[in-house]
Amino acid sequence: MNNEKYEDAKQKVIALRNELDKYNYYYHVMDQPLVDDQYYDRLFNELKEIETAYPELVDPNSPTQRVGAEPLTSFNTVEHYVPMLGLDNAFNEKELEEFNLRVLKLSGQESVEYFCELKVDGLAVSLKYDSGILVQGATRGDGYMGEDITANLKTIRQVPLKLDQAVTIEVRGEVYIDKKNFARLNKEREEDGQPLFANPRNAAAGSLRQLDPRLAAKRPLKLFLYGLGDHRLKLTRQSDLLDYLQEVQFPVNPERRICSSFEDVIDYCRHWNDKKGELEYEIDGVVVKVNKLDLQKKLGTTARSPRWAIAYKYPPEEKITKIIDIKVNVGRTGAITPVAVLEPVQLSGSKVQRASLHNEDLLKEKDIMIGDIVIIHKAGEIIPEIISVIKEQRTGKEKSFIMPHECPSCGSDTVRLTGEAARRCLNPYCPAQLVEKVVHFASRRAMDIEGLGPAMAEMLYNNQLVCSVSDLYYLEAKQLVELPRVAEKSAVNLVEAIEKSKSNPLRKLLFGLGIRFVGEKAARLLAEHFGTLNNLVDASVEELLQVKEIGPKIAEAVVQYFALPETAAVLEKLEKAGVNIEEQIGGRTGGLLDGKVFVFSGGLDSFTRDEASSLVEDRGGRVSSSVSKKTDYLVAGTDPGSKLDKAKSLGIEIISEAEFKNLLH
Ligand code: 0OX
Repeated sequence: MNNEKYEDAKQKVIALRNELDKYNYYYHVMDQPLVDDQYYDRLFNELKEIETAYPELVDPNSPTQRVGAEPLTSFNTVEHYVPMLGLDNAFNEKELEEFNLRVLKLSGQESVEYFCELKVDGLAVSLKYDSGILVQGATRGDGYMGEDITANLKTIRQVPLKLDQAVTIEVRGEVYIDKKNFARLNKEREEDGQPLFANPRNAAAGSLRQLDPRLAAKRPLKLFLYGLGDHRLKLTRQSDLLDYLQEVQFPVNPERRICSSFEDVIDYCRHWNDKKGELEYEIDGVVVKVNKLDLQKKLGTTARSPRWAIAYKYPPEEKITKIIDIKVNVGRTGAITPVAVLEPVQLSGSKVQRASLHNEDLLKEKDIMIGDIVIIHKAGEIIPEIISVIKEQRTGKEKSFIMPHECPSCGSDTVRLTGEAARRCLNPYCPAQLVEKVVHFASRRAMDIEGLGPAMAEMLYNNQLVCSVSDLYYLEAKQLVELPRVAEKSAVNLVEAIEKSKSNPLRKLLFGLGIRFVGEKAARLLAEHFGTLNNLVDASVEELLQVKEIGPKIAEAVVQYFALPETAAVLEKLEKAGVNIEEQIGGRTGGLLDGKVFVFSGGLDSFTRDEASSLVEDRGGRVSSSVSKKTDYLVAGTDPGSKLDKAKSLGIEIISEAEFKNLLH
């Protein structure tokens, strides 16, 4: 009997793992979720429960085991049986042409087919699969010996832990952080007083070199594969190799192209030099490879790099400008950041007139003065940064800048806490911090109050209308129209937007409160776990640590935040104003759509997507971004696209916008 139970559990575990692996692939590699997060989490928890009940069924390649390995004291060294070579560079079209001529000469051909790939700015890694099971992940190291970073690579959701085919193969590629996540990571580090990453590559490298995989897991790492190490596959072209990698469900860059002539290679390089700003990740050039694998073999390698490939490097986008002034900003956590005011210049697609100088150590290190002529670029193609000062151009009139020891906003003493690079104002009533807190609270990812940006927040504070986020809910349009340059219409719109934000789920409120270390994800986890704000307020550090993925740093920050007397006052005012403080807000309107799952497709006439989603959620329903068997209704707007076809094929009820409106009442 027991044996039978065990066998059942084993079968269930296999089925759950396969299902979760599939959903993971569609979500993280294909960017096409098949099911919503709640459904995924349910299956995941079910698997975890069975594995807890039957520890002998735990497998290192189960989806439950991505994060969780104990911190290491050092990385083991691993040998690359097939060396992981680097690439030769071409810094201009002439050098690229010289590469082509060398290839033609050595191959004895008049023309060669090439394969072009984008050169993603990340870190090269190798992944080994034994009969389809991930057994080792390593850095490139010196090309012959690398470091075993299996535990860290397993935390990347795009890395398959198990392949559908039982192949024994070593694949290679680039781990990277996309531009948006790089900017976000550095912003958080600036606020936390931690040193910044100079570029996405360093951020990816630093993340993979964490000895604690739980820290690596927090970094938004991604992956593109582009090559093979040890393998026994029979392939003829580089292009087939990448198609094969894609077929076995690895993430492969979609912008690759076969170039039947060298002119096509030049076209490809020029095209992506123009368009690289539109990519979600940073590239520093193009990798041009001979496409036929037998010709690659014939051309061979030198000790350092293959003769059949070259990296065509784009010149880094840099501009020279002048620092007109240095000002300081006070962030919502009190971090004081020096900012260079620049003579405006056009750089990588936008006009740049400010560059963060991050902290006083950096100012000193780069020896930056007011009046200096400097070279600037955009880190991660987003954040303007000063690379260096052109000291030869100094006139003697430059002025040095000293970080103020008093907060520029409230005049309190600023301090540097041990281990932090940031100088901070510790006054909780500092006006600049209060304004920044309101701006954060109203931001799209938090309470999403349209029309409440920095200028409005500052004006509200200066006119003593709002000094904490809870004051927003007591504003009246007639007070706003009194303010300079506020028209009646915008006053009414702002009050309406504030009113609308009252029905946000708890997760948005929690994120908006700006509790230290509580980002969007932690806010969601806490809201889901505790359900109501009051439950969370009462939680102890121990109880908080029970929440999956909440560690001591967040737990302590949450307890500290709720212990502050000013927090209690803000929360009381928010609740009194009728701001929703529960995660599931369905019950409040009678749960007309309890448990119903909606998918919207195409444009709606009467609502934005966010409004429509709130209406569903207010009535106890859920909104999913993709159609699955669990979908109850597909709301077809104008140009509904492929979701409509999928809904039809699954026999899901399709309703118009008018029918949707009827369902709401
Ligand atoms: C990249 C990238 C790097 C590797 C050794 C021989 C060819 N950063 O995106 N390297 C290679 O290939 C090299 N391809 C790439 N796409």
